[in-house]
Amino acid sequence: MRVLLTGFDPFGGDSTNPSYEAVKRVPDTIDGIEVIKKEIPTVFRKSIEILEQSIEEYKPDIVICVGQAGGRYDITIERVAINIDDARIPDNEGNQPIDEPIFADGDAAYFSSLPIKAITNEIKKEGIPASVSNTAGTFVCNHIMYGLLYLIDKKYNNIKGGFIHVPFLPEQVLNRPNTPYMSLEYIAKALTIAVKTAASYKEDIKVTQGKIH
Ligand code: PCA
Repeated sequence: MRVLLTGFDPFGGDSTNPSYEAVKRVPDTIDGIEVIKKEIPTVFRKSIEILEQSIEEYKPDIVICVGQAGGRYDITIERVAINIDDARIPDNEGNQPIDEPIFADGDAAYFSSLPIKAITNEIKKEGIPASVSNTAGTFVCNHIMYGLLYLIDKKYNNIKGGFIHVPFLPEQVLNRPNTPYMSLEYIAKALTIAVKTAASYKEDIKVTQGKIH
């Protein structure tokens, strides 16, 4: 079993991105599962191209993309990606698409094919806050999640894929009062649990992680 785990480079004025920092700290082998790590640029289009090159190169069974969600307090396992780019800030190459579809021939949305409820539960069992999220936003994280699930739908039917957002690191909130953060150790542990759980559950568990709003 081979898992491709991706994180993003820093963006929006931050000098670090907890997603790739944590991805790097995940062991290369977890209970016989091989973990391949890749840094993806926070750039519309290019991010999906690099992701597809990595899928071609490594032929993973599972792909989990990870990104920073500054302001969220817990690890959020994304349920859905939508077919729209609406960038509040420019990406790392100055692109700022507004209300543009990601793929004209794609569905309006795709659901994660990871066991999102099981992953959430297993992370919480280890004492790390986690929940299911119903929006990955409309910036590069939603873009890559949508791109991944579009590629799986059109071309790589046997791959399971999804996306996880992670909070800021402590050093990123030094000048952001009252902003949640999580240690790198906890984030890396949560991603390790996510890899293990994604590799071992054939189907998700049926427990509610629903939100009223
Ligand atoms: N987070 C951004 C893009 C890159 C990242 O780490 C997002 O949530 O869209």
